[in-house]
Amino acid sequence: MKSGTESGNCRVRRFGLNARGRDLAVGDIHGHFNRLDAALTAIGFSPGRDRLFAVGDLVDRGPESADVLAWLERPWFHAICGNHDLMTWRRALNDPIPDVDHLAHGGRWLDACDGPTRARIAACLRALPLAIEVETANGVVGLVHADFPYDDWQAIHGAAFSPEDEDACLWSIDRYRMQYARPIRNVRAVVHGHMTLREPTQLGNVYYIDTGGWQDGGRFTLLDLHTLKPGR
Ligand SMILES: [Mn+2]
Repeated sequence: MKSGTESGNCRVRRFGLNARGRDLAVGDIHGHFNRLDAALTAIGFSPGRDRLFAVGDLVDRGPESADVLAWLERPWFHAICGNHDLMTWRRALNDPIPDVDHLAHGGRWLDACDGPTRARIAACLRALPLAIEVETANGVVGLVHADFPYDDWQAIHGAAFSPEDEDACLWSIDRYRMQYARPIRNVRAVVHGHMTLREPTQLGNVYYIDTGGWQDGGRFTLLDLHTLKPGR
């Protein structure tokens, strides 16, 4: 299996209530930032008021993966780490994850970047948190890339949350595969990407929002974290 995210990642980053505008979450971007831009324009995204939270897998597969550097500098754009972001920063530091072929997972773009760019990409992706918590008027919403291995959200703050648990957050599809619909306690909702589905899907209070905006024929779902409905 894959080794953990190791040091460098603060595990959970928390954001207070956005009293000025919308908070939207988007699924995997996979280097298609121009398509994301078009989706934001289509719903009238306001950079001065709204915030966008990406649930990981910002890079690999698409043609604009290196644009992640510019996007992470935008004050309204916030992201957590996905398994592709982890694969990328590990290989960019010449410490690839054992038995994982990043090139076969759409990682060839990294080799086209010069050394300083690779170093900046490694630093930026390594600094992404494993999870984000966003306060809404109706309670806290949690964002984790792939899966959450507990029935209680507070487990993520505990000392017992293990490297294996972090791996599950980045790689697992167990909850979806088992259609496990028991809600996660002590959180209003949890939002994932990772599983590419035709429609946004809900299991208990767990939302899967990667509708393949990075794929031909797919689209970006922009989930409004206040309403838990796709933004419009
Ligand atoms: Mn993924």
